[in-house]
Amino acid sequence: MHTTLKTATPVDLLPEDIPRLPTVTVAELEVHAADLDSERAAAIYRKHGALIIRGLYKSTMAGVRRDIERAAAQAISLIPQAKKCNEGWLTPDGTLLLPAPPHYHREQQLMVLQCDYKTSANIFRAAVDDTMCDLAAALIGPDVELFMDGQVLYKEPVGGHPKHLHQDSAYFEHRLEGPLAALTYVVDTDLTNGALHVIPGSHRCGVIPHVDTFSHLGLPADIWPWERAVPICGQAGDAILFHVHTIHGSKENFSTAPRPVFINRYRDAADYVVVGATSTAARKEAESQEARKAVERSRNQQRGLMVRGYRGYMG
Ligand SMILES: O=C(O)CCC(=O)C(=O)O
Repeated sequence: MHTTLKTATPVDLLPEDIPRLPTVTVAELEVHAADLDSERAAAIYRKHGALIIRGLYKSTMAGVRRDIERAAAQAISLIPQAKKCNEGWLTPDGTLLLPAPPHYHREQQLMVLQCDYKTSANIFRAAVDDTMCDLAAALIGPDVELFMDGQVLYKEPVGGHPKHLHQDSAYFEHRLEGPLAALTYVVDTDLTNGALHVIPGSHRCGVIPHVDTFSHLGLPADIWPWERAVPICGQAGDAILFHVHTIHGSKENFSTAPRPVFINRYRDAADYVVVGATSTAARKEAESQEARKAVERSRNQQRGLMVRGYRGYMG
């Protein structure tokens, strides 16, 4: 693949201009891993802030799913020992819980499962997949590191948590372009079990103010209803790439089976989080001059594993 020069996405669109953008269909966002046209893939990502790669992880999904179900069973067995935290409850293995839907057979439900690169070789292998890393290098490289250790979001059946429309940059605002997320469906996913919704073009808006919701920071639902977003149905192994400012979210899982996804994130090796928070109060604190100075002093501690290129001394 020919790499193109990295250019930061311009912040040149007001949130209120989003409804005036031409309607985008799922077909305009997708490419197929079997005959991947990298130039077209990069152009879609740059234009819309979202890109679907059908079948990218099709052959590796069985192992990932097995690891995730193993981690889910472990986390459920640890729920009686969970301790309250700001975002909900944490099990001793590090799984984040939310209140369960009414009439569920227990009081808490799984949200962020403790299943990452340090738990699952299958998920780590997916993170360093050559096709994915080459594309990440073309989009945000040439020097690319993993941001965080991978993340598994797990919607339990019969009403499992919605994740309200939001930008990831509300949770981790970066100094440079910010991370590119690759969210992969672990099971076939549709409108019943919690398809990801994205708002194409919203990556050009910069960070928009968020409010506190049931599933942490989200955009006000009266201004950002689900109807503004494009739902993406897909099969196990389909990956959806999106920019850190791209508005996205997913509704409840009303099916009778769990709906897990895993997310790998890639960023420029020189990039780092300048504001990190999961609530409006925490964001306010993290935006203070003092907190920002502390971040600058400790930014080298944020370094992730390199997947493309080289990291020189940054001083
Ligand atoms: O679980 C999902 O579908 C959405 C996850 C998500 O939006 C996120 O983690 O930022």
